[in-house]
Amino acid sequence: REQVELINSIPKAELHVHIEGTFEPELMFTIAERNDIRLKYKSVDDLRAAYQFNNLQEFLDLYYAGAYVLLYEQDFYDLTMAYLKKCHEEKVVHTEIFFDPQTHTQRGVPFKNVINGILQACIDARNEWGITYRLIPNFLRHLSEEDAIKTFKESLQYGELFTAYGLDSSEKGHPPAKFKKVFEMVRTEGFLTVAHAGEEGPAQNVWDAIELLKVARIDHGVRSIDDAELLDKLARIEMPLTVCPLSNLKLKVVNDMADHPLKKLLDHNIVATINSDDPAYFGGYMNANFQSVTEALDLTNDDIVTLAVNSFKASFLSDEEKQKWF
Ligand code: ES4
Ligand code: ZN
Repeated sequence: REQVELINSIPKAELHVHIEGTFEPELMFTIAERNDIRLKYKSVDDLRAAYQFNNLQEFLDLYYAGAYVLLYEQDFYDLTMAYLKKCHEEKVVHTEIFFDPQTHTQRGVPFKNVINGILQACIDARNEWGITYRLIPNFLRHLSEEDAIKTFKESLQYGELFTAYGLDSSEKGHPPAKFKKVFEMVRTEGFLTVAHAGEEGPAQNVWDAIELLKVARIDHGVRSIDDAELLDKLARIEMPLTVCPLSNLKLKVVNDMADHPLKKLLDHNIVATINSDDPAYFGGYMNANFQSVTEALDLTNDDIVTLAVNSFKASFLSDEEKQKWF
């Protein structure tokens, strides 16, 4: 169809992708083997067959297990380069990459292995394909605020590499208020902030991420659809939502893509964007996400263009860099 061509060819920015969630089973087996780590799955097909989730936590358990084979700078380089190659193929010209420092430092992998590998791949992709990037460390919300503070302080030695800090992992039982202090520290040091909110948790978490954590963007935010007053507020203050359709379907945040609130968010004039979240686990990169919602929600060509324009509008590119794209 003609819309497939539009989706594939229009320049896009990705604003919500966890680099550990781009770990394809084939690469996971390759790296496990060279690092002498035995996976509990016999084959790539065996592993891929395990990718069926009833909720966020079931996914996170597999996602953290997969990340355990990542040890060396080369591992993080290979992981990131494989993702950036997809970006190049899919006309994703700018990407803002999340990573989870605590997932790695907690098991003794040095921060520098993580950051040097990711960064070198980004530099190479910029030189080779002109892809621009931002790096956004995320704090794990199932761990304590103390641990987030410790991680933040350690990360500051690489601070000039980071644009913003985020908050991810289990939303239930770990509301935004738990991280008020560390987010205050992050903002005091001059960084922007983002947070996962209103994915599995209630619309109130979106209010709290805005008012307590003073975020510049909300990651997911789809539960905002339950709160008419919040929808008005998001539109009025132009608070971007980084929506991840295939993620929402795979984690049963929505039961059917036809029930996805994206179209209603757009019609409410909210700055919604499309993103892949953890594409290796959720069955598709950027263009598959665009495709899936376009079909299920009957998006128009204008909707698709709006989503692409929103992705740059909501990005952390400078105004000058943004002008190149819209
Ligand atoms: C995540 Cl889909 C999702 N939600 C919360 N935290 C995450 N970390 C990686 N993917
Ligand atoms: Zn996410």
